[in-house]
Amino acid sequence: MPDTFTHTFDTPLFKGKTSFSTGLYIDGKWVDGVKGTTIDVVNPSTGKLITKISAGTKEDVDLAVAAAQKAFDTTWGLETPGTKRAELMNNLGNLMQKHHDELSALEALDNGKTFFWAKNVDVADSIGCIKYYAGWADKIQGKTIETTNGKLTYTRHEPIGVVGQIIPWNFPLLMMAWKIGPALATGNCIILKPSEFTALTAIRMAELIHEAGFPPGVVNIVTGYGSTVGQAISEHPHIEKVAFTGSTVVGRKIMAAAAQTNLKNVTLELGGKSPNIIFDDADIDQAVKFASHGIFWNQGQACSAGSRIFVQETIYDKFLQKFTEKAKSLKIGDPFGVDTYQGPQVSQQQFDRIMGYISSGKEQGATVHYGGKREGTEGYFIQPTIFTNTKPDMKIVQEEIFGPVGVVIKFKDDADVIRQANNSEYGLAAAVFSKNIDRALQVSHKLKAGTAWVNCVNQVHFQVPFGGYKQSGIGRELGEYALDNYTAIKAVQINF
Ligand code: TAP
Repeated sequence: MPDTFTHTFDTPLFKGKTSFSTGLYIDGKWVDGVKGTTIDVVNPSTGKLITKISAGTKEDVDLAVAAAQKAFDTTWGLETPGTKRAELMNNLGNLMQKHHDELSALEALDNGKTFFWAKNVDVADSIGCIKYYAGWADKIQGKTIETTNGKLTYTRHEPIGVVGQIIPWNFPLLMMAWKIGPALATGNCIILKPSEFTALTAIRMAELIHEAGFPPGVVNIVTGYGSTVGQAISEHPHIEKVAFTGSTVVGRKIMAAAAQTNLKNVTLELGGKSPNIIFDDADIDQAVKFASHGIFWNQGQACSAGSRIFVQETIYDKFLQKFTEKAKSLKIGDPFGVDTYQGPQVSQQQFDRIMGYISSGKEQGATVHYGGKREGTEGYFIQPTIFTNTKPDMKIVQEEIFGPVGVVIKFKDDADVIRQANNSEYGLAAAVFSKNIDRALQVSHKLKAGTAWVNCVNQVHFQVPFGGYKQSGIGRELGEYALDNYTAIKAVQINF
């Protein structure tokens, strides 16, 4: 029998208790992994142990796939009408709403993000996303097509079958909602692997999914390492599709595994090095506010983080001064603190990785204009960091740091900034600040990015497609577009 994790929160922002099984959720039951091994879950604010979760293996993935296939063939897939899928998804959304604060607190404890942002963005948008896709569940429609011989052809958008979903640690619950929402709405069965660093909300969600009334096997949650559970999912011959969010390095491995096994359908949401462009005709205070949020929000652990800040040379000094003041004002500390803006990085590995990038920036000759050091003596806190005097080929300009580290770079004019901004292997998002709407739109259209924000950043809505150009990914999540990721189109042709 798996252990139960119990925790009492006694903080100014939330007082309450959580208690749930830490096992794998397979075929509607909580079980220990076949090998019975566990993974330590560490509190990033203190570096201390929170609990242990099951370390799943390939054998556990096999069991989950068998359960999912059985559910697909008997109780889900083509066996459940869209209206019923919508009802169950709405039940789930309502249960998440009932436990909104508890889920937010778990996310803050496990990931280190602030309770405030977890509550107002991660959990609020996860609930919205599940309910949004509940609305789609009975609207999955094909077309009728006139053919040259005048006979009838129609298309059906059928569920793919058993799908694997591998998610990262930066927005644990939200990434789960983005993945399971469209997959359930379209009638697929799921094997979901959360990040080993932040699996607690996914495990708690298993109980809510169960309580919502989904048949056993429709959603299976297998915690474990990427190199075992993640790899087993991407290589599995009976998983027809894999959806992945995480690093470009692992994205490549997933595509290679799919190519070498059953050519499963793959969608990838990968890294970014998003440009944030500030013209001299921008509202500078607005640009400073958004540029700061763009790079420092969520401890810089956002794939769309505006990590390259391009400022027109005529306002460069003024912007830098205001931007630095803003960075200084951000309160770093306890994620449950009333006025905390920035919590710890998610793990010791990420802390070391980011500090490694800061050292590399210095070694390659860039200037640490502000920050650059550890904050405090325990946990994985890093100061908001601003680099200047960079060169285009420096690692801190080209590579995704995934921490609160931004580079501020001068540009001359529109053509110059378009060239510099597009000089990246990534193409996830971009932002343009200018009061001249013609210029803002012309530049936005020339940027190689899946999202272009004008006079704002980090606006991500479940109704709007999100995904990357170039090595930032394949496919689009969210909105109506994401339904295509989880449906196979069948053309039925009738002779009459
Ligand atoms: P990844 O290694 O890409 O991890 C993402 C997910 O993939 C996790 O669930 C991970 O499992 C799993 N995984 C790892 N190796 C796998 C494999 N061989 N096959 C299948 N799944 C596998 O990201 P990370 O190590 O957590 O972070 C490294 C860097 O990735 C970050 O610094 C950042 O640059 C980038 N990143 C980007 C994003 C987004 S949203 N674009 C999100 C997270 C990270 P475990 O970690 O549990 O072992």
